[in-house]
Amino acid sequence: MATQIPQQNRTLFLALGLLFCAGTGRLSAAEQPSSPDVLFVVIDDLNDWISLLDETAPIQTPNLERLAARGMLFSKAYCVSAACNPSRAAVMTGLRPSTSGVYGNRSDWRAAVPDRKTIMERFRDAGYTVNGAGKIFHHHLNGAFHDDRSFSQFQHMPQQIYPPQKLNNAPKYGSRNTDWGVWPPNEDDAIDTQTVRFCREQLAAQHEKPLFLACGIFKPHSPFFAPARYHKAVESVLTPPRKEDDWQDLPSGALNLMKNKQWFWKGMLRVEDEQPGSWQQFVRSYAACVTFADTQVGRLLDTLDSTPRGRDTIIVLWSDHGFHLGEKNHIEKFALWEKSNHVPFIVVAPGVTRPGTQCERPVDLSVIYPTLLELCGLEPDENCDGHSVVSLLKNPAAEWGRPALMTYQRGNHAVRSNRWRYIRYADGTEELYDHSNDPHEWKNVANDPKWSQIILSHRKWLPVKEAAQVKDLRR
Ligand SMILES: [Ca+2]
Ligand SMILES: [Ca+2]
Repeated sequence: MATQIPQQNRTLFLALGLLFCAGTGRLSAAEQPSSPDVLFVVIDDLNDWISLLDETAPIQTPNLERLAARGMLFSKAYCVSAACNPSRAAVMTGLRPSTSGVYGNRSDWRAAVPDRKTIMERFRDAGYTVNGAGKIFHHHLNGAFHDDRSFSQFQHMPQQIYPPQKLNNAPKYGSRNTDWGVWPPNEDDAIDTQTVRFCREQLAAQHEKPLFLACGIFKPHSPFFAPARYHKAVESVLTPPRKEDDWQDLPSGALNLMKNKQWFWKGMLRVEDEQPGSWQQFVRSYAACVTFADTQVGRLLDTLDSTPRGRDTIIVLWSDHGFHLGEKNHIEKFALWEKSNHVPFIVVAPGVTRPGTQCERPVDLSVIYPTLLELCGLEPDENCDGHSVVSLLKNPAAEWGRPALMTYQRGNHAVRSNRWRYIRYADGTEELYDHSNDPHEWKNVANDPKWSQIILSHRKWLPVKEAAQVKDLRR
């Protein structure tokens, strides 16, 4: 158990830690910060078409940039899996799908790893108050994926309130969640407004123990609703680049995996046929939802800045995976391509990170669990699949020596190195993309013998063992 330290002494210890923090590598005992507060922010389905990650992107994210200016932005960060449940379960347990068997959005993650401590449980054990709100674990099945053990206090997401009729005038296609437009009329009624209100109260309150606060922002996840002012801010956003015959060079493994994942794109083509401009309106609604989510991050930072503890607080912000908006003829996640996998990931660790730094090493979000343990002086966990990035937080150019690894459903993986994306599907077929000249992943060069050594060097990072898929949770 970590010793509980009064607030003023904790601040002093942190200041001393800042003085002694230098060089690279693991934190020495003298450098260990003393139970700093942690603000843990996860955003749902936020992709990389944002100014934080791409200065040419049309969607502006000034508050994410404001956060990144305080610490380190990882420019090549990737989800562990491109679906809510396996991604979040992996971050929170520190175990990849190939270890836990949690591959799907309905996989019963707690049944898969009943004795495994989540990152929140580790902080509770260390004497922290661990509070949270919003979407932390997957939200389907009325909160069935939530984990009571992980929190001292938790405010669940309120129920989605829908407009009386679908806003996109396409009632024939998709559910009420496949909808986009201006909603709700009153911003105070939006789910994330309520989540962030709770989190701001927590940040402003006095806590006897150190605080780990988890804030789960639900937008830009479907339904793609945002209040009117956010739509006004994105009226000039166009549809993203797309290559009509992009699928011609996809192998059988990709076609098999994507077979049942094309409903949104195919439905969009029909809606577009009946109501030209619908795809454009959808993309703008996604952009409006991103702007709304970015504003919620700003509200959190405003409160943090108004409290004496704020400047010493460790902040981690990530998105559970990316999202295709029509690129590669796909609207959704559930794929092993860059758009579904590339995510914003920011770490602010006072005394460890330097303001406004960027790290270009490829990392996946399995790093979060071991990194938070190390930053806060908790015992490391030998069973973690990920590796702490503290050495990179201190020096973004430090040796890293490993690529990012992504898994989507059993047997399908992507390996992302600095230059390449290599994908190997369950049937053994492969894709290879050269990001040095093909950022949209339009040309699959896996069959070009010139790159056979590149394929070998990426293949060696695939998981050796793949756990059987855990049973689905049904309620
Ligand atoms: Ca998600
Ligand atoms: Ca192609």
